Amino acid sequence: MSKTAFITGATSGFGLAAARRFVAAGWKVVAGGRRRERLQALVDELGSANVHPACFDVRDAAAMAAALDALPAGFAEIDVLVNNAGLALGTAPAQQASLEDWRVMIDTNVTALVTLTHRLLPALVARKGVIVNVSSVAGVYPYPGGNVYGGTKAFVSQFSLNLRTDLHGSGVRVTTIEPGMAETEFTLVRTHGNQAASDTLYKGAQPMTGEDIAEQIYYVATLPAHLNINRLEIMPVTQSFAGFQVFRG
Ligand code: NDP
Ligand code: 8X3
Repeated sequence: MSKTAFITGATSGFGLAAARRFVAAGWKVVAGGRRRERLQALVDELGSANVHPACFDVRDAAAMAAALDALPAGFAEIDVLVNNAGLALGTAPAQQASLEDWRVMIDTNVTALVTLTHRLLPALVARKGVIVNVSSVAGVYPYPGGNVYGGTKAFVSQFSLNLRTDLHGSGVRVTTIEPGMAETEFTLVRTHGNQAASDTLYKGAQPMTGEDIAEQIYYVATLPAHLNINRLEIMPVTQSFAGFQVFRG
């Protein structure tokens, strides 16, 4: 019998590519996202026997609960939870950033992620499931304008390690994927819709793709049951680190 993955943020980028990757390998996928027409397109592409659209805003706990309660037979038993839905908003330094942007990032990247995880944990324990949390290099290394976005991803990484501790002996595996620069709709969203800024960032940089990260998600989720990758940090070859800065007044 095929297994089921619940992938949040499956209308674009990593989540969309991951949904395709899991279905290609014979899995069923519950595909999350707000854009209903994109979820329907995914169902049309991959088949209603393989994909169930779960259209809700992850920040809306009641809508999340309703979507989970409405999972049809064949999709209701979740083996792998991929907490991927998330976003960055803004690149301004903290002293100029929008508080509303900060709140949206925290609500989406942190509060929604722990809410869905909390809700599915008993079932994941019962099935010895897998949790894959999508964090970021921005949660490991600081960079200018990373402020709250990096903070939310540091939370995701540390929460994941702490989950592992609490789940000791349960057979549940928890992995954090920490990607660097990948061309998706991420920068379009971060810049509040500036396609030119997004194109400029990725031009000539050979960024990673949604498919690159989907392959990592699939890999960590399908390892032999005695193996747990704690964190998987991955960057394009073209991206590395810059040094400390010194201000001389
Ligand atoms: P995309 O913008 O392409 O995809 C983001 C996905 O998240 C969309 O499917 C979107 O669906 C969903 N999402 C966002 N907000 C909500 C919400 N409130 N409710 C439901 N779904 C939501 O970006 P990526 O694929 O790049 O991003 C996926 C994850 O990877 C994010 O957590 C991001 O922080 C992380 N990441 C991205 C990197 C990159 O360079 N691209 C690098 C490191 C980490 P919809 O809008 O339809 O609701
Ligand atoms: C975003 C990754 O490299 O743009 O999570 O900071 S990067």
